[in-house]
Amino acid sequence: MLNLKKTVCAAAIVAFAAGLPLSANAAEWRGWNIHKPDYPNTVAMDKFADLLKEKSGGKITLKMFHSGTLGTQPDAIEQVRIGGLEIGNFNLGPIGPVAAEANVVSLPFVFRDMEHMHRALDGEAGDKISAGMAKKGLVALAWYDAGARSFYNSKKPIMKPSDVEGMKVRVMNNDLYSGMISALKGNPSPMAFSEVYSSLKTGVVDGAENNWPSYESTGHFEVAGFYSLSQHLIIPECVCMNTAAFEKLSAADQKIVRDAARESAVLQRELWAKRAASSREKVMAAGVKFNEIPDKAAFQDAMQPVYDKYLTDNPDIKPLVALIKNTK
Ligand code: BDP
Repeated sequence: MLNLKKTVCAAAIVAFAAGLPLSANAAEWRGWNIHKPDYPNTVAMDKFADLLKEKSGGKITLKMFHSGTLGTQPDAIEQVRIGGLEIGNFNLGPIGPVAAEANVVSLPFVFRDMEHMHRALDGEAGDKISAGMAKKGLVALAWYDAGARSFYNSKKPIMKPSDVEGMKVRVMNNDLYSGMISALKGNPSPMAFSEVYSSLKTGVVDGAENNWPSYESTGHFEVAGFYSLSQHLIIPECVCMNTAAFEKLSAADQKIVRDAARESAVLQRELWAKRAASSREKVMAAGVKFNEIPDKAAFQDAMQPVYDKYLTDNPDIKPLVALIKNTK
């Protein structure tokens, strides 16, 4: 794996030596994506790059780096914030720690279902989240889908909150997720996405949580064969751009960039729905032991302290949570 800092540094030196400007108006933007070549997000980000070139008549070009080759997600978020990279397809989970507004989507069970999430993000709540992110260096150009996350592990079916007790569960980098596992009396283990497969395989962790496509594309189903449909988190993703770079663009170019991102999001959502179904079929055919959860409210109740603590610590966010809850 390439070292992100070294890469960015090397690019800066080359640009400097060649007398090229380091701004985002330089010939080619660079974009980060964690997923493999055939994943919906990957296909959609490539489409975004094609559309940028086409709509700008070749003035704006984006080179995508897929499969996390430019480093971990928290590092890449930082790089886009400071302008080391122009573009990233990020999950809002690891953005939460840098933009409090974005953290609302990481409150367990905040969305009733995918449709509720879409309506909230396409409305006033989405505008407030975007505004909070833009202040922290990330312009959300468009929203991508990432389904609902459920628990999986190598030990047993999870039917009720107490089944998580004592389990080592990998989470993404965000204290809310660690709090969520602690609330179930499990042991949270924040870790990079790329390390989860071997950690499951060697027993460093017993389980993790993710949507069907990521459970399948990473091969986690091969080493953690119990998938329990808790659907405790519905976390959207963004096509994000460095704020300063975006603001430097002319109004016409800003429109081109937003339109291209939104068009790619339409494709991503279509591909996502298909992939969620095909990934589920694939892992089931491979022998995954799947279970529904009889009483999801029990998980919601057990995770309530995470919710309450977050809102006590961040009272400014309460209206945004209410806005989401009241979105019909
Ligand atoms: C996937 C997200 C990706 C995250 C990954 C994870 O698309 O951005 O990095 O989960 O769990 O669903 O780290």
